[in-house]
This record gives sequence, C-alpha cells and structure tokens, in this order.
Amino acid sequence: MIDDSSFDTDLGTGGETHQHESSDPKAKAAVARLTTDQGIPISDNQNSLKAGARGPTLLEDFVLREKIFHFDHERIPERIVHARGSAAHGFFEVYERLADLTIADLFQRPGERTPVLARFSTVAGGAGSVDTPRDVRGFAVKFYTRQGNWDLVGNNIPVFFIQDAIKFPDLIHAVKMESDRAFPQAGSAHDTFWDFASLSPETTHMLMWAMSDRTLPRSLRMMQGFGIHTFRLVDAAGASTFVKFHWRPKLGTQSTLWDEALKLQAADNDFHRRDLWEAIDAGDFPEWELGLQIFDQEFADSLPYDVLDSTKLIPEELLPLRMVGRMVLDRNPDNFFAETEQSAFCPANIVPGIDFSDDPLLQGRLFSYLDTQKSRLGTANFHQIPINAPKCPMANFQRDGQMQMQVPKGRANYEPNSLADHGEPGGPREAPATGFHTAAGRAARDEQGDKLRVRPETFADHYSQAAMFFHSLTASEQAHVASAFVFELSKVNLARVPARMVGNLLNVDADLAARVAAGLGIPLPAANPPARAPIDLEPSPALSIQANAVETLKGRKVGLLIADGSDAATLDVLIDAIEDAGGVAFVVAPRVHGVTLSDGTTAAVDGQLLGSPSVLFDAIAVLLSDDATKILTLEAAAVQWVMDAYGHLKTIGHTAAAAPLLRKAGAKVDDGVIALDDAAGFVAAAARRHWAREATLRTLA
Ligand code: HDE
Repeated sequence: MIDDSSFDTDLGTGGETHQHESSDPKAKAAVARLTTDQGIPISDNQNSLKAGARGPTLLEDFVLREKIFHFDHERIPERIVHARGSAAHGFFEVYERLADLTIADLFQRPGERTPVLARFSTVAGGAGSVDTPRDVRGFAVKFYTRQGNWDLVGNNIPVFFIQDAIKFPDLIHAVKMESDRAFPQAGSAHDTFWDFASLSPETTHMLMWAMSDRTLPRSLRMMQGFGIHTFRLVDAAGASTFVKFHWRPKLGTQSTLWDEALKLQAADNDFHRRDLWEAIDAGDFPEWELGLQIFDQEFADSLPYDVLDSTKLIPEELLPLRMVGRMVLDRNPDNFFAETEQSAFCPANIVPGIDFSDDPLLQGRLFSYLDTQKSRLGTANFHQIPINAPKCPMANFQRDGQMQMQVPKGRANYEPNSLADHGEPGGPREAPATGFHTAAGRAARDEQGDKLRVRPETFADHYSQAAMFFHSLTASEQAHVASAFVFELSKVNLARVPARMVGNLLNVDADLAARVAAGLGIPLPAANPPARAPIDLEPSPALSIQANAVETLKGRKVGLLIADGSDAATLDVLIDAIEDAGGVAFVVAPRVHGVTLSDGTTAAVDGQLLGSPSVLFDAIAVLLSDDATKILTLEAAAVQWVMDAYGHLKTIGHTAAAAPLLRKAGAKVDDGVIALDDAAGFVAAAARRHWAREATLRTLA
C-alpha cells in the first residue's frame, strides 16, 4: 500500500463536487486525496465523462470504467457452510506452564498473551441470512502464535452429526435449501434434512443437541465452544496424550426460547452480530476460558465408546476440565470484508506440540479447508492476506501463483542448495529440533492393516449417548426437545419420514418418542433395529443449560418502557441499579423525541416501541403513569411488549399505575412480576428466567 503522506497532499483546486473537503485548513491537510487504483488524482467523482451535457458517455472515461469494474467484482464466493459469521480480535492468555503436556509455544509462559481472531457463525444459511435460526454455531479461533498459526475450528456443540467425512457433502446438501426450489433458507425443518437424518442413525445424538436450546443461543458471548475431535498434545520427549478442547463463556451459557428466537428474526436480523459488536465497542469484552480434557490410551480403552468417534463426548463428571487460559475479545474488525469474510480457518493449521488423532471426520477436514480457501479466495497465496498471515516470520520455497505479494530476492527457490557457500543467499533451512513432528507412536497402533471401506465396530452404538444427553436435561429442557422435534417433523411432507425418525427416537427414550408421535398425531411406530443395543449411561448434569445457569445481569439488556408523565426519579434509580449490576438499560417509548417526564425534563429515549419489541431484552420494566397506561392499554404493540416478555419467562417490573396493562397482557403475579418500588429486588430477579411460569403457559407435552 502506498503511504500517501510521502506524496503531495494538496487536494487540488476543486469545484463544488469535492464534498469531502473541509473548510478547516488543518482538517484539509489530513484528508487523503481521492485517486484511481493507479494513484491518479480524481477531480470529479460525481459525473461520468460525456460528449455534451446530455450526450453519450465516453468509453475513454477510465475513472468510470475502473470504478464500475471493481464494483462488479466486489463479492467472493461465500462459504459453502458457515457463510454467515462475525469475527473479533483479541488475545489468549495462558494461566500456567504446560510443559508437562506439550511443547506448544503459546502454553509455555504464564501470563503471556497470544493474539487471536475468533469467528462465530451459523451453518446452514447464506451470508445474508438471519442470526437466530435453530442451527449449530461455528466457534473458530485462530491463534497467531510465535510458532505459526493454530486454528481451533470448533462448534458450540461437543458432538457432530456424522462419523466419517465422506458423509459431509450429503449432510450439507440435505440441510441447505432444497436444490430445485431454493428454500427454506437457514433451517433444517424440511423434507430433505429429515429424510437424510432419519436414514442415518449416527446423527441421533447430535439431533438431540440440535433440537435442544443449544441451537438457540441468547448471544455469541454466551455460548460454549468445543474442538469436538480428540486431538493430541505432544511433549518434549515426543510422547503424546489425548486432549479435547472446550471453551467456557464467563457470562454463562444461555439460550432463548423457540418462540423468542422466531420473533427475534423479525425484530433484528443482526441480533447476534450487533450484540457482539456493541459489547466490544462499549468495552464490555467477552471472555471464555479454555479447558482441556486430558487422557491416555488406557482411559480411552476403558470407555464404552470410541474417542475417535465425533458423535461421542466424554462427560465432565468422568473427566473434569483443566482450565489453562482465557480468551478475551477486545477489538472489532476495522473492515468486515478484509478481516471476517476473507478470514480462512483450517483445522490442519496446528503448531509443534499439538497433533491430530485418527478420527475419520477430522482427517477429512484436514483436506477440505485448504481446498475451499483456494476456491473462495481465488489463489493459493491466500495465506498472505493480512488476516490470515502468521504474525511470526514465514519463509519457504513456494513461489509465484496468482496475487503473489512477496518479492523474493535471489535465485534460491529450491532446496537443497549450496548457494550460501558461493556467497549468495541460500534461503531458509529445516528446523529438525524445533519444527513440527508427528507424535511418536501415533502410527503404530491403528494405522496398519488391510485397506478397508468400513466403520469400526466401536462406532456402532448410536443411541446410548443420545439418551444420556436427554436424561441430563431438566424437565423444561426435555419438553423443548420434544416440541422442537414436533415442529421440525411437522414441516416434513414425505409421508414415511416422521415415523422413521420416531422409530429412531424409540431407541433413545420411549417417553420422548411417544410425545413426538402424539404431537405429530401419528401412531407410535415400532423401534428401528439398532446396529448395536444401547447401554445405560449415567446422566451428565453438566450438559444442562438451565441447571448450570449463571445468574447475572452482566452482558444482559433491560428494556424500560416509558411515556409522557413517567416518574423521573424511578427511571434514574432503575438505570443506575441496572448499570451497577453490569447490565445495559435501554429506554423504549412510543416516540423517540420529546417524551416529557414527571419532573418536566425531556427523556433520553433509545428506541421506539414498534422497533424495540421486548424480545430484544432479557427483562423489562414498565414505568407508566395512570394516563399513559390508559393510552397504551389500547396500543397492541405495548400489550404485546408485556405479553411476550411474560411468555418468554422474563422478569417484569412495573409501577402500580401500569398494572392494567399487565392484566390486559395476561401477566399474573409471580416471582418474576415485581413492583418497581423495589429496584434492588427487580434487578436481582432480572438476572434469571422464571421457569416455574412455563408450566402455566404451555402444556410442556
Ligand atoms: Fe467445517 N467446513 N467441515 N466443521 N467448519 C468449513 O471451510 C468440513 C466440521 C467449521 O469461521 C468450510 O472455510 C468438512 C466439524 C467451522 O470461517 C469447509 C467436514 C466442525 C467453520 C468445511 C466439516 C466444523 C467450518 C466452509 C466433515 C466442528 C467456519 C468454508 C469432515 C468441529 C470457519 C471454510 C469460519 C467451515 C468442511 C465438519 C466447524 C467446506 C468436510 C465437525 C466453525 O471447508
């Protein structure tokens, strides 16, 4: 890039079309000159060159041609999966030296910070799709270590749909919009997905997660992350241990309800993207801890499932997490295209001290990502794009190719060479001691034998962990799973598919299968014969979101409904209390300007009632006077505001005068419906949802 400061910064004489010029001479000097891609100053960016004022545009107008040409090529192919995403910069800080486990450089010096880029994504929808469909979320982290880039490309769910990479194109074709009609966008509730899923029992465990609240995150900042596969850590002696990677959000794990997620799609397409951006912008930096599950072959052999099977997890109760560091995201990208769209993650990017396992899903991924980057970013030199380039020195004999940005000097483009002996630069050399080594002994155990296209027998149990997950949920979470299956399968028009799916669910839990069949109104089919009979596994309470909810207002938003005559003191006290508790207060009113409070002052309003439905908030407060209540009780948007918050089990604070509005919305007094004269009580209650209310609103069947 050319540093404009070394050039003449005179903006030219200019006419009335130079709108970016300032009359302030200092500001004028600071404004860069508008040029073509070739650096030629542009005098007029408003009008193309014509033969006469009303005449034809001239082909010689290189300013116009270059501008339109560049615009025509602005888009690159979107990711085939995970197309919609948001990234942020930050750092990873290691707590302790992990030399006993790994030589990975980023884990050696306690307190040291390694720069990271994290990108969160939905899987099925296109780049312009909404943020809150029922979908798995990608959780990809690029660590720019001193020993090269390590990409931990995970999801917010610890297991996956399939066991072998060869099924991935089928899975994705089935879940994406159907190929003849191009709908539905960003959703699995359609024929082809459930046709594939019901024919593939290995998907069952992941389906339980996908139908649970895990796929409806409240915020990208409130999601767990998982590397899913078993990896290896390698120590200085070359010995390795198995490892599974986990990210735990400091704000707690939280989801929305299905009805809420649906309404969020209408309220704000960019709900998650905006939330992440605004939090970082406000200095409220999201944070996760990195936890490791470390185990050896003996432990792996003791499990009734295979640690190379990505449809299985290792319960924390059996193997606790060792928390080894934290990731903080503290900077938004300067440019979405350059730093998010062009970011390229690849599970094959690992550093000395980390190694793969023989998980056949992981092995397939090692090929796919590099390949897809070439197609998406157009050149084998995509690693030179700033967001993808390592922040440590990089040198090899790869040369040329489209969009080559490096200008290597000399003749050394091969190796071995003896050019250095002849006084010429010889180029980089191998690093046998410190370079990447495949873990000793990795090949010895499993990688020999006949060439076979088979699944190992140890991968054959598709139901035991699905049942374990279901039995680890609260009754309310189980009801959500049942309802989600009913909703999704109710959208399926292939007559035999729902029954086939219920036939699989019978191998998970008879009650769940019966609830889904009843919800669909179909007779209970016979169970489909399992490849291997399921076994009883202990529930893992750590898998429930509700049971492990963190009660805090940090990172949460409270909507405050005011109107003319709302009590100024109550509003002040409430805003202070919310902010003291780490929350964000958002004032909503029927109009954004000119709302007059009880003391005659004009209120600062953040959002208009119609544009700020209560789904956008974690709790609400209704601060209305008698007169305003009379008016707003006749306003559907205000009634809906309260009705949704109540239905979504949120805390509702209200002035005594606002009680008629609550009554009209059907809100009944409970632990979560609180009089606003107790601001502290309201703020404490606002930090949680009121699950007991759910049974009064839904059948939970
Ligand atoms: Fe991916 N996946 N994947 N995937 N994946 C991609 O790479 C693929 C899988 C994941 O924010 C693609 O650059 C195959 C599991 C994330 O940019 C592609 C298989 C997990 C992201 C690809 C899997 C993931 C991707 C599309 C089965 C969780 C987004 C664009 C063998 C551990 C990264 C791209 C970002 C992206 C292939 C399965 C996570 C096509 C073949 C399992 C978070 O290469």
